[in-house]
Amino acid sequence: HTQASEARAADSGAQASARFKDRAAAHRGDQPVDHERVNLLAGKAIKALTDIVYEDKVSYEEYNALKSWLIKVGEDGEWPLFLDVWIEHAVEDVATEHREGSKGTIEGPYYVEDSPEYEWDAKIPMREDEPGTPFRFKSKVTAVDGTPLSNAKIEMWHADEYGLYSQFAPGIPEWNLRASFLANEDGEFDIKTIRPAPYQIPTEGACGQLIEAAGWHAWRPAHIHVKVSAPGYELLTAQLYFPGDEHNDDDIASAVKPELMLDPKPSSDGEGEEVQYDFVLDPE
Ligand code: MBD
Ligand code: FE
Repeated sequence: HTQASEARAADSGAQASARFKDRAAAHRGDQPVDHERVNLLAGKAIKALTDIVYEDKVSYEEYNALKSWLIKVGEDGEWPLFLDVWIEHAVEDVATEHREGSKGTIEGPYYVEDSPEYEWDAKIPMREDEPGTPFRFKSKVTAVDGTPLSNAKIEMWHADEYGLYSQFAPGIPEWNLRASFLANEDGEFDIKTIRPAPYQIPTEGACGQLIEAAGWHAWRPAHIHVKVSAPGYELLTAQLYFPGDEHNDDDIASAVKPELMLDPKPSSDGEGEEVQYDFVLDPE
């Protein structure tokens, strides 16, 4: 690996850890510790691991390899990456199983709150010479009862043509390919962006080491992240995918669902592609 790519992995891990700590600190003290729940969950987690030790006769060599690796996950700032890639999908399924509206999926490690706000039909901030196929994203947001939500907001963020996220890779303008859009009176959006590239999670850190040692791959299919919200409705966090991507069926983060597949068509203005994808929100 090049020094530049190592620097990039360390950079995105440190950024993701620092940002998560800030957000968590803002909510600290919201809830008292539920000792019964901690006893149950920590107890079960520890038992799951010791069961594996007995079942698979884990050796001291393997135990020490695990210890070294866990230390390195922290040093590389990759706890957000590790957890969001391998665990979050289950948490998201459980959190949203009661919903009647649109399916969601995981947030992942690269969301940033409070992105700049734009009108319903704006272009996402991008560099003058931003590479990539122009992509027009049209959407209508309604409630499960069919009411159009005129005060809906879509926050959108995605990687660029090189698979890099602004604020997590160096040298990219702060809000590049990140914005919040405010619906028109019919709950509609007409957003101009570019098609993101497939994304390889950083391979130079502890997560990459695990992937390599286990003989897995590091790819996620190309995806656009969104958070769709409206006052009085449950926040919908989702990612949208492109048909034909070779990693739709083996996403390293297990975050693809058939309901999240886009159906892009050549754009009516002859430039790039466009898609209509609507969202249905559940009342709070
Ligand atoms: C990503 O861009 C992402 O969305 C997830 C879930 C994990 C790693 C990188
Ligand atoms: Fe992502």
